[in-house]
Amino acid sequence: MKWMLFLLERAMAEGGAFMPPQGTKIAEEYDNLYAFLLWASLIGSMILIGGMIFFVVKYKRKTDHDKTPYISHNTFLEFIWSFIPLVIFLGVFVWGWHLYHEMRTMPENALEVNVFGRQWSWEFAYKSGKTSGKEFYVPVNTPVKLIMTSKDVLHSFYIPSMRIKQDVVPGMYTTLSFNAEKLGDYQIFCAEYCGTTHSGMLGQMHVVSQADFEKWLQENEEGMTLAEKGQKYFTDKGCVACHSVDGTPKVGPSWKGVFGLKEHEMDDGQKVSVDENYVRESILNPNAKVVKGYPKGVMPTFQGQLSEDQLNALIEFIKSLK
Ligand code: HEC
Ligand SMILES: [Cu+2]
Repeated sequence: MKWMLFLLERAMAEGGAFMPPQGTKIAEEYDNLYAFLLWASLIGSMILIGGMIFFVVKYKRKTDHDKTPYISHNTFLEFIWSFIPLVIFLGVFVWGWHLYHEMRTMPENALEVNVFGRQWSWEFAYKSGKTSGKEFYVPVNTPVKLIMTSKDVLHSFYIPSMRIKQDVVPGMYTTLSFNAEKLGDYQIFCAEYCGTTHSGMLGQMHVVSQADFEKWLQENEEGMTLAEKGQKYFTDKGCVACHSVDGTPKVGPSWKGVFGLKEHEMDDGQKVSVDENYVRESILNPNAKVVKGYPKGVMPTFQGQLSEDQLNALIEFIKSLK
């Protein structure tokens, strides 16, 4: 029992070695909820097991003519032991739901970084065109949104100090967001077994000042931003034959102002919101959703003809056409 208390104490102590450092406000709230669950479970099991032992001793048969009293039930007791746990469980539900909601609400105007997982490393692509393996820089006190996909198998992007983790899935984009509040270096893991060197699929996140971040972004700049690369594929890959970027419809709809639409109408009447996953699907599987007023089956599929990086650049280009 003593060692359990010891562990719990370490869990509660901020900055203690039992839990990773808390890099965000959400990490603090997360730990509070977790500590509450630990304490509630400990107290609950103590009452239960302790009560059991107490009654075993207290009501042990003492003589041969002890007679067990006839007890049917006690409404008050039954109500109490059902109602109190119910209130606690509902409280935990509301608490957890609130926190989860906070974690999953993507901030507007966040710094967007594309993350690629592959066997067995992480790759980070910034809008400026800079890419980086392993070293992941973010400015302090800035909402960051990660748009992630995998170039091969399932991975999971995990930064324990930010208390965030999300599957990185081939064929689609998943997102994460956080707002780092303390300067420092934080460990990144892959948390989904993905092959031989899974345990070596590590990365370092560096939370730095805004000025240092800008400086880092400009080091070894290649020159072309992601959107500019996308613009290049727009002509190179032949999208330009059917799409315009200035609002005039051609064979296909213009890309201007499409990204971010909340109610984009399809020919079957359904309304979709235009995000990274919708654009990706429109390129790889054009017939899955056909824009209202345009012919089905005209746009060829680009499945297998665009790399993840090219797709990403095209999406960034479409995003930039406000
Ligand atoms: C042969 C003509 C043609 C070519 C080439 C073509 N598209 Fe299309 N595209 C269309 C048509 C027609 C539609 C509308 C029907 C539909 O949704 O499938 C469309 C729809 C889209 C949409 C959805 C737009 C919206 O408003 O929701 C995206 C995104 C898109 N195309 C991307 C691309 C990309 C990227 C390329 C080049 C790699 C490309 N297209 C090449 C004809 C084309
Ligand atoms: Cu992995």
